[in-house]
Amino acid sequence: MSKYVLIGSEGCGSVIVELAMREAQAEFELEEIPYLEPGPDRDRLLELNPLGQVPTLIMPDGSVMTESAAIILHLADAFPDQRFVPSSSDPQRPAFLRWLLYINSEIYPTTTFADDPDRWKISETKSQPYKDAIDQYRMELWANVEQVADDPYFLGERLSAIDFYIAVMRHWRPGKIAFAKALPKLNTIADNVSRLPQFESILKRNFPDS
Ligand SMILES: N[C@@H](CCC(=O)N[C@@H](CS)C(=O)NCC(=O)O)C(=O)O
Repeated sequence: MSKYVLIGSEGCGSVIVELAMREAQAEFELEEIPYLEPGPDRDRLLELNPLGQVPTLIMPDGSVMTESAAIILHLADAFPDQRFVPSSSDPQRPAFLRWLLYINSEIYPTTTFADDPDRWKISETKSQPYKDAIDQYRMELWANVEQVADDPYFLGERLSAIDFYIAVMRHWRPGKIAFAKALPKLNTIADNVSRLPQFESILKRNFPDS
């Protein structure tokens, strides 16, 4: 069986999937590309994923998967010994699904939508206020996650893929310092994930300044 190929970029959502692949002990190759830069890498990415987004995953059979949460749920099916997705009979499963999808479908797009205000034909003078408003809304969305977060991980003693999102996304706008100040419980969860030996080097490589 050939390996998975994870197409990603430094510090991006592909790191969330990389943590899950590492935890699942999946065999994979990481192809890091400048995903927004016009050129052959982006052309190939667009052929695989019409949104031109990372993560994009080429499966061992050559088919393609996109969407980080879908990939994580797929990995749980493909590697039944993993523990980062509670099984269907686990009482923590509904909360896991709820907050996994909340982070992925409510919070994550706020970053993507504000990355390049030019995409929405927002004039240069209005682009900073637009970004600031979205950043503020994102922090309000995170506050709901903070309110229900357990310790040492989001679901308590059990490490889950929700923690992978928190550990990566705390580095995104408005940045790690603002995140730590506003969301101390989530910040502690991210610290706890970063200290796990299996993830330390992945997170250091992607977020060298932290
Ligand atoms: N819903 C997707 C979002 C992926 C996404 O937005 N990735 C960003 C990088 S972190 C991206 O590729 N942005 C480029 C774009 O949307 O044009 C997922 O969960 O995988």
